[in-house]
Amino acid sequence: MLTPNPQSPIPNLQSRFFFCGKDAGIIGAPVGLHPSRTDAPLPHLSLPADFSTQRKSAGERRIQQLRGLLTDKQNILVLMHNDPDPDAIAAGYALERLIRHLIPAAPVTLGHGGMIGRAENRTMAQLIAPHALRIPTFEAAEILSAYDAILLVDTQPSAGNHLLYEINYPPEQVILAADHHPPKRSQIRAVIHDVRPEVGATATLLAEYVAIAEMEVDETLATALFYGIKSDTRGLSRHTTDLDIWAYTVLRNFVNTDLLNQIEHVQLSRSYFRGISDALTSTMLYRCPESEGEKTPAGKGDEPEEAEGNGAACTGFISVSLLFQMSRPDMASEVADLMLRMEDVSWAICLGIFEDRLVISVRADKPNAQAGRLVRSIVGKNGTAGGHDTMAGGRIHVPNASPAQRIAELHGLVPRFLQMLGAGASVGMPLLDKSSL
Ligand SMILES: [Mn+2]
Repeated sequence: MLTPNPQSPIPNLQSRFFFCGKDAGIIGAPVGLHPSRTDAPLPHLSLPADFSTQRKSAGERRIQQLRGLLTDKQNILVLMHNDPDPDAIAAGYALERLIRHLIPAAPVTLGHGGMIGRAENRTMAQLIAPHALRIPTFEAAEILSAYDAILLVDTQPSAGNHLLYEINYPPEQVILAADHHPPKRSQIRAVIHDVRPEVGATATLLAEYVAIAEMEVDETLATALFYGIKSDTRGLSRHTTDLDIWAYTVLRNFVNTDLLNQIEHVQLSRSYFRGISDALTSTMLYRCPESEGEKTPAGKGDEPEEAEGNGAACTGFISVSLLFQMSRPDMASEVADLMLRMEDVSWAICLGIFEDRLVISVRADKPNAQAGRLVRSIVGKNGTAGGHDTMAGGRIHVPNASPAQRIAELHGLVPRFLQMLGAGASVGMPLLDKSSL
């Protein structure tokens, strides 16, 4: 059960659809169905033109250190965060491949906690990393203790959204954290601690590693990394640096469009539409303070300090959706993503109940919105939270609450969010009530 499958999960993918810029004449043109071309070497990713020699040698040192630290390990686990998203799956898969490139016989397993719910993410995992191990929380302590090296992707030791958080694991065996989430105050660090909050996706960091290690990139790897970056940066439209643009652009040449289409345009289950219907029915719109007819006076002395940054990023409306019974935890982020697309909505908040926890997902459209700080201050010590300026999430565990108490807790979160956004006095309007807007 713990043995990973080192083979490409998609048989003959490379030979059927191999892209080769040089031989094809046009970079990215499919060469497919030309057996004679399949012997051509796989491409390497070339680093950005402005990548300094210092950055390159720092990257090379990191790769050397990784190889040195993993060489004698008996059992290596690449661990994605719980309920992995495309960026985590892409980065985890790429790191697994990189470790095999550095140490060909490396005993490496790819794993995660929680569940992969969103249809696109599930399809991506099935097509790209079907060998990934799902580790149940109640068995995490026992299963993880069998690994003498763990590497975290798209998360970091002090974050609350991975299985290590639940157990006692020797910190010196956490060899790498490759992440782009803002660091927590805690000083727990991985041996190689590569946390770059300015970067749009962890897949971008892995693309850099792959380029520096001069590892060959096949279509499966290119498609995974490309989709991870596309998904986390919404097609380079948010939270993007030059490094993300480089990775996205260079990987795009090697993407298998069939594979990408299978992931992005997967058929959706009926329960998905029922979930969306529940979300729409519950959605309320609250006016942001700036857009109210009577302006609030300049000196808002009694506002909590945190409201300043968040409230300033509130224009138009705040959308709040409640899901009282979610079939999967990542439905909340899917709904928040959808609601942020509504015209005049600058904040989309989705609050849901999954098993014994309240799941919070927040999206904002302004780059200075500090969504992560907002969710962290709401959750406090009652759970775990994290995120960036425009995307954040959290969970609050309510293990001993009755179903009715959970629903009451969920309702109770709404005024707290509105207050933090300076919209505490705003009266909600049901989205689906035609007379209200
Ligand atoms: Mn990410």
